Amino acid sequence: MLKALVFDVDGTLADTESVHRAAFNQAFAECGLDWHWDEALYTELLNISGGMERMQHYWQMHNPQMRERGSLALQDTLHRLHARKTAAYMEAVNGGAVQLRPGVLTLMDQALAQGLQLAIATTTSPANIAALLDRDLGADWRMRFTAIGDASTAPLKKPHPQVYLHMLDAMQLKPAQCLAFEDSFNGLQASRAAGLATVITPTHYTAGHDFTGALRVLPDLGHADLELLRTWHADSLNGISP
Ligand code: XBP
Ligand code: MG
Repeated sequence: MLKALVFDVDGTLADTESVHRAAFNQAFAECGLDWHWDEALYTELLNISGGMERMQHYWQMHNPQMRERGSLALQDTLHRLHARKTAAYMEAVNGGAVQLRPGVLTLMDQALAQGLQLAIATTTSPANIAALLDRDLGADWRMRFTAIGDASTAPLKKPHPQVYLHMLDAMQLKPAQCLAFEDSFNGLQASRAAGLATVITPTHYTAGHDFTGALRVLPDLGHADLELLRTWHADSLNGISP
């Protein structure tokens, strides 16, 4: 029996990664770095979940001789860079740079009207979630969600299942009672490792990812109402494949 929907944020609730990419590049320029992440490079770097981890990986690529990977100086620099990036991202989102993807709001409303719980399971920062949902769901957006798992509560980033395991615990539900919504390979690995059936809605950044194990891959959530999702979910529990 489906009891909850668990949503990833970036790429799933909204197609945000182009705005993240611009914010990274703005922070690099403001901090005097000659780094520039173009679309092709960023598509690669998105294989690393978490902005901090992504920048550390890129730094390591550029400084292979670097010994003190975890040195305080490097960590301090990365934290300062990430703070500037998050500020730039929030400014862009507050300015209307992204909207919820098709079908997201309708599905959330349907689920709440039928007594399902909603949760968020993301690797992005809490401030980024608030900027997006304050704008698109209103200041009381948190009332819609039983639980929110993000970079501040689940430091082990996707494909690690930590954030999904936290949400199951917070909702006091079993994986079989939930349905996850993701956009990427790492996200699918995380939700599947936690035992959740998962619907994928890729973006242009993740269209080429391996979605083996997904319950369905849809262009967006405008292509499935709650009844159809309940049927697919029940089929998956009964071992009926698409
Ligand atoms: C996608 C991510 C995040 C964003 C950047 O998160 O991996 O790192 O790319 O946001 P999701 P931060 O799990 O929602 O798809 O810079 O805050 O990490
Ligand atoms: Mg995502």
